[in-house]
Amino acid sequence: MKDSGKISSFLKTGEVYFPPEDIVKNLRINEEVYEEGKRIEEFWGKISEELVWFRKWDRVLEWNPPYSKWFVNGKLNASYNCLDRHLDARGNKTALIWEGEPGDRVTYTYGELYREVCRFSNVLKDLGIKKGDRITLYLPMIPQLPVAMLACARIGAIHSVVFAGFSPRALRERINDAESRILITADGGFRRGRIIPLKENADEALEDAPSIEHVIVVERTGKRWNRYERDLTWDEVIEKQDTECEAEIMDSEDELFILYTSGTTGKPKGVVHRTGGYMVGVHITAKWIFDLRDDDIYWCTADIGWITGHSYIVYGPLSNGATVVMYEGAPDHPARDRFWEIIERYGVTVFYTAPTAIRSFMKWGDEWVKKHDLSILRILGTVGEPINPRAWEWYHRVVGGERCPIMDTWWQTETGMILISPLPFTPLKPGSATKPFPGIEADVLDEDGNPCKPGEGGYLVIKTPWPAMLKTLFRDDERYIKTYWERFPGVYLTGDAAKKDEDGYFWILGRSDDVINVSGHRIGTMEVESALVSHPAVAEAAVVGKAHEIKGQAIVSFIILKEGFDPDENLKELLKAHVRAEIGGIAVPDEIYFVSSLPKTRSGKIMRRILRAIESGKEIGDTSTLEDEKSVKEILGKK
Ligand code: 7RM
Repeated sequence: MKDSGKISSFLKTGEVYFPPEDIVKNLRINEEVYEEGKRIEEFWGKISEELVWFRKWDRVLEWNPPYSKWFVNGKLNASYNCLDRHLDARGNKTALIWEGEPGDRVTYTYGELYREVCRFSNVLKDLGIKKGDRITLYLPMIPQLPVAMLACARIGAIHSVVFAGFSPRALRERINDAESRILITADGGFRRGRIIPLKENADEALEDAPSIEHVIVVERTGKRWNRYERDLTWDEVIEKQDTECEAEIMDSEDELFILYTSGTTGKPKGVVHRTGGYMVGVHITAKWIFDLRDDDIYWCTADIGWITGHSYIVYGPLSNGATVVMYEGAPDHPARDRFWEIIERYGVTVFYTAPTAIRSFMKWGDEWVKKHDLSILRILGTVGEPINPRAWEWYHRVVGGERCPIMDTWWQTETGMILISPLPFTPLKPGSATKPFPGIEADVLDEDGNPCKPGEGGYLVIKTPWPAMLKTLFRDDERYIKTYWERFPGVYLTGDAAKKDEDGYFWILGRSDDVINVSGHRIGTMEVESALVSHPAVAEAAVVGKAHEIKGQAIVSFIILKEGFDPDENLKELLKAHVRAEIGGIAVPDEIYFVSSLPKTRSGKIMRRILRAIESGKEIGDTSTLEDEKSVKEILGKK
């Protein structure tokens, strides 16, 4: 890989990576933002001025825990802020660069995207859709997905995007909970060379979804599909529409979207985000964390079906007027360098992906990356799970050429925006999401609600409200209170375990229920996994606790080996010795299983809950978010 030579490398001192002076001095912000963030209302009020308001708010925040009102009586429109406001200065600038998995490509300027969104807004209006109505989107990663979202936002309809990998049953549950009037889907989408039969799935879901009046179908694949009376095609309804549609004047507190997220038990939670606070939050985090500038080509590889896609493919980058890359398919299709090819082809400067992807890239080997010139990259990001230090170092060195800061961004569907993350000037420690964003107050509490000492693991909480915080759970205030606000009154419970170090850096240890207790020692599954992954033979590892008569819990690990390593007893002993050396005897796995895949959510997070259930012989529970049954069958087979 060619080095640009323009930017110098990070300086490594001990475990800390210091960003080079030429990055730091070119930034538009510095340490002072943390000071400013301490006066919450003033801080967010000033930032809100970066958006276009039809009417300025009267008050930044009204906080009646656990309910907040942000930018009280302010009026704005999210679609207007992503499109109309850019038309004068950036009408001909590329807004969206889209690439389909088969290799088809389309780009939209801001002007073109604006007109397309207006046309589709008019479609929705013609169908009688009004402010506050819900619309479910079940689409592959094609341009019609952001177009439909922005069209909903434009007329005040509330979108509920359901990830295209979900089953008919999961789709039905989400449509019915939201009581959506319209479903927008496609005949199919491409994934690893195969077609996902979205229309068939949708038809099955709609066998029992009485609120749906119409289905709008994007014809993506050219294959035949069954057409029912309720079905319309995207092209036929959009064709004659006008390219202007006035943006609805929305109250800051008006709902922008619902996004369902699965809990450990029970039906999925409909996380509700509102217009003003959400837009302010995603706008400024996208701008500061990724240092977004007019000439950046920005690519977030998430699917828009997840919050990461909502906030950091659609609303955040577009409100900043950025050029956004969007890719439909798999990273290894047709070959394992598809991502690097895309970065090189479009000159991607900011790249945001997930640890699960990074671990796959590592496993596939450096050669795939090195085939391409990635020297134009300047900032990297990661999100979704804790990133093992070894994967961090690989990402930094092989993808980032040792010159790109890595923004390890911690946040949730519920938080709407990134809450814990470095800024590009922050000294980095591999595996740590570093510090709360300015204006955010996070802490780690013990069982009694007292702050933990440095190095001590506990409950990660957010102590003050933030603009993009969820408004509530759709039609379920009670569950909203129970899930997030009851454990420590007035404090938002994230459900994650974390620790803070002496420098105030946060280390996310995983979900709270993943923590293991061996002979009274709290051990983060993440710590053991990171130790295992730091061994050259290990590609991925998942660790869970299992009841043990003497120790309380024993450590069980599931390991995917890198290509070329033999899964034998000898290697098990070597791995145990390795963990002993890395962490200590207390963390050595009692059992090691070599597997070919791990149970993961459809967004790539390891589902330790399932491994735990298997280990303890309990019911596996809700598996609607499980990507593939294959791993579960394999593991059950080993028992
Ligand atoms: C953005 C997203 C949220 C959960 C969260 C964590 C985990 C996300 C990080 C992370 C460690 C990170 N939303 N998580 N980012 N853990 N470091 N940088 O993923 O609602 O789908 O998931 O994901 O456990 O609570 S989400």
